[in-house]
Amino acid sequence: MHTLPKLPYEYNALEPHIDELTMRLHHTKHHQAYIDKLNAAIKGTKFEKIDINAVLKNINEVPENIRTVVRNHGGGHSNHSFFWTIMSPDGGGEPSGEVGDAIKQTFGGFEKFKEIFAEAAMSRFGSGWAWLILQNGKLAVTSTANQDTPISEGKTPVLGLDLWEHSYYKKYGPSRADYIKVWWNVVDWEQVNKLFENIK
Ligand code: MN3
Repeated sequence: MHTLPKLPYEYNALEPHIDELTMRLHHTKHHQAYIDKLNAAIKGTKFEKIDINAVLKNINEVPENIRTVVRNHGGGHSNHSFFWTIMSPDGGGEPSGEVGDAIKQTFGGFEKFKEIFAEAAMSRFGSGWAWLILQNGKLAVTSTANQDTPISEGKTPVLGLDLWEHSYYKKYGPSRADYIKVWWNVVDWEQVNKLFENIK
């Protein structure tokens, strides 16, 4: 059975960039709901005991009658569990370490990378996620619809941004662009670098 992971910081810790009420609802209501629906779908199956990312990696091996629920709600659980960990009240600034070098090399600089990432985030129609992923040792920017995860496409997330309106509407209204701009202030590059070093 899956349970809600604790946030690594307080609900108000990402203020003023991400407001307390948004964080509280996002974590206790939205993320919890994905977990509840995932648990209900896999109850009594072998998937109860398998790491959710391992399940999503081989999503086509999940029986058809529960595959869509696992893809949507398991994806929601995986994506949000990841999302909380790559933000921090001490975040922001420029990426350092190996991931900083790789971003410069791949995208031609941090500013250029932010532009490419924002473009991917803005052009994702409807709900979804923007990602920095690693595949075959190479960084790339991509996006997914709904709660689909790059893990199901054989890619490993290094950085991800929730583009669902529930993640920004209370503070930024319909302006996804404003939300993307301020989000850089809470990105935990130290954690992103750790992820990168572990998977590269
Ligand atoms: Mn969300």
